[in-house]
Amino acid sequence: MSPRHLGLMGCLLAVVLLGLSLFGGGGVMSQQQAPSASNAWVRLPAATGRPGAGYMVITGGAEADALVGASSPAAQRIEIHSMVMDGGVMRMRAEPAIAIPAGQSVEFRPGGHHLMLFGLDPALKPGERIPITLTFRSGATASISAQARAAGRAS
Ligand SMILES: [Cu+2]
Repeated sequence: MSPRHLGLMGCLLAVVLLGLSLFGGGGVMSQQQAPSASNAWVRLPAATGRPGAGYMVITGGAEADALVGASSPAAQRIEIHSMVMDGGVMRMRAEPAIAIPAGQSVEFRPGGHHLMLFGLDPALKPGERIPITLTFRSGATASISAQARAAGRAS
């Protein structure tokens, strides 16, 4: 091979190595990039006009992110709530965001973080599915199908 060819080969090798370093990091690319949600369910209100409560497990993606919004065609408005102790009493509080650390699961459950679904479709029955779209600070979204469960259910 002439020196000129060797130089060309070197250039190609450099390009390939640069590509590997940009897209590599090995397993990082095969990891899920955006947060995802599972085990979603909504506790229907005991009385029409009251809000429903939404629960699920959100698993963080490759980067730290935060849940910043939720919406559903079956609800007029969804807020993100947490429970806080206030003078010895547990109260709900609306949160602008809930942190979702990379690769970790954050559980939304009765007594903890939850979604509050206002203006819920009064025709919803236990067992039916409620589509909910979660929005994250990164701009990522996750579409989930939450199972409607009867009022009073704790899980
Ligand atoms: Cu609430």
